[in-house]
Amino acid sequence: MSNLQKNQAMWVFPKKNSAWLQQIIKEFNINPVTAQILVSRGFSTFEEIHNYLYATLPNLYDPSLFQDMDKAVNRIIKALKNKEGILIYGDNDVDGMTATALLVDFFKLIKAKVFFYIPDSSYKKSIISDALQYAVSNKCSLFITVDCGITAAKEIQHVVAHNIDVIITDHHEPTSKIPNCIATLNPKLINSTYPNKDITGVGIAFKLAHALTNYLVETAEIDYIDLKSFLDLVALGTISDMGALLGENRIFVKYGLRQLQNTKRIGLNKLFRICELTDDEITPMDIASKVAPRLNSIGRINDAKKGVELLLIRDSIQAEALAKELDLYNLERQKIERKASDEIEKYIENHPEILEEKAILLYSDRWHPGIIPIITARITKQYNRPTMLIAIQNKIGKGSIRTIPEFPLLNVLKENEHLLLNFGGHDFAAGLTIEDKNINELKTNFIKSANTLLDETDIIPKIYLDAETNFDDLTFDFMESIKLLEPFGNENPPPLLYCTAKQIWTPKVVGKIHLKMYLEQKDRMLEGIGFNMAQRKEVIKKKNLLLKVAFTPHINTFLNKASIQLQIKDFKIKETHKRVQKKSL
Ligand SMILES: [Mn+2]
Repeated sequence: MSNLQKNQAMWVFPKKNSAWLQQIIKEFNINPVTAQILVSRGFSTFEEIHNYLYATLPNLYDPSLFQDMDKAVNRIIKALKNKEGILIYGDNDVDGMTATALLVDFFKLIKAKVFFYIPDSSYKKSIISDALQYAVSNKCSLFITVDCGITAAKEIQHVVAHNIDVIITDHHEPTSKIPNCIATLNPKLINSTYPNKDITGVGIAFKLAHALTNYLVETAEIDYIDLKSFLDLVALGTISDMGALLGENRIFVKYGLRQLQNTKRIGLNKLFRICELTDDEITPMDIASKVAPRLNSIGRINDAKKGVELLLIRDSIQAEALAKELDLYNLERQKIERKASDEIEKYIENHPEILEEKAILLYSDRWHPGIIPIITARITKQYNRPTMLIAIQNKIGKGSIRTIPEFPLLNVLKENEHLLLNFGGHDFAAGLTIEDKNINELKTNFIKSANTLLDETDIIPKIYLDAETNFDDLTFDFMESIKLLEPFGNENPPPLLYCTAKQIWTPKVVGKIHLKMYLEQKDRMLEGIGFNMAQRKEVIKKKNLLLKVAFTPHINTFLNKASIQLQIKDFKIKETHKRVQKKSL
């Protein structure tokens, strides 16, 4: 059981500040528990709270806050007037696909001659060179990257050498070598003043469309463009790319979800049906767990171009066929993933010394490079430490890295740049390519850095609690009030509450892996559901146990009757006075 012990999460209790709490309750006239959640999450001024609770579309930033926006707009307008071909070059994940679809759709709307190109996820050294050929053969003289390009200075140089102008739109971290081109839109450029540093690739594509719309409307070339109709793509890409759901991104997603519910994109509609999503309520969780994996799968093991086509398609029959094809690739991806995942799990189980280090680095030539990012993310979460998985093909390793907040990645990667062919990404998620002969040195350095930088508590999984909440606080009014905090997702999780309650009946395993619990506090009984917690049934078999539970409340509707149910995230046994006495012989 020592493994289980190690995986026990540490409960981090909320900050308390009763004077500030009272001020919030008074100023905003909101539920005290909701106010405590705001205190716990570090809101420190009325203005911050106001912007968070009542954010609307006019709160989006002015696109011209990107320094190069005017240059980008002018060049595109010139291309429009000269009827030049424009090539959109996008990354092959959902952020890249949605960004590509957004600009292709927008450019068609303003009658530009537009093409797009998405690279496959193979090992070719220069992915842009294929796109360059495509641009040349279609006589494109303007090349716009979305969700990529900032680290491709050398390749961009080749494009420019063919007399093709380049505009880069990207949100990835720049290296010391910035590509030389007409305009670069990236909030992470050192001197960028764009306030939203967490904007994703599709968000920047939207900003470009917004700036072009402003220009065309101001110069009276176009009366009106309904920019809101593009927010479905922005929401889809932002959620899939794990963009923080705060500030501008949260506005994008809040309005984008409404747009998604009534999306006119027929391919997305078909895909939602396959995901069994009802039209009336689509949540970021639905997108992250059902829609994004299907779109990503096609990019990982087949051709991301089909993902973009699904977003753009107008024909219902073709849309249906394409959506089904995506679903099949998703099933295949799951199979490939499970095989590699099981292998890795077994390997760690058989080599427990791996977990004595504060980082994990594993490599193999049997893994499909397209699926390792998914597994890396899971292993990182499961063992709560920086993890790098490298899939090797033809002596070249393609690595995926995920981490915990205490260990940002880019510095470590820069320190090891001499061992790498290429690397890029963010502090929390990155990728690299490496010759296989250098992997062992990288492994030594990576693990050594983690062991030096991290201490024991850093690698303990943590549960951040928002507020202590008794059962009588859990009213339908309260449930209504926490809706103000939606949409929930990355960096804006659903409220996590805690209390002490008595378990009045033995818990029951449901759906083989979940645990249903029956909890009581002061004569009120509430049901709890612990997803994937069936294996913890043994420790709470007894009736009348006093438990400390961490939970998120939900409204459960069954036979038209709504009730409040607790989604149990963790529990601890509180009863300590009835210790089992050791039998003395
Ligand atoms: Mn992205």
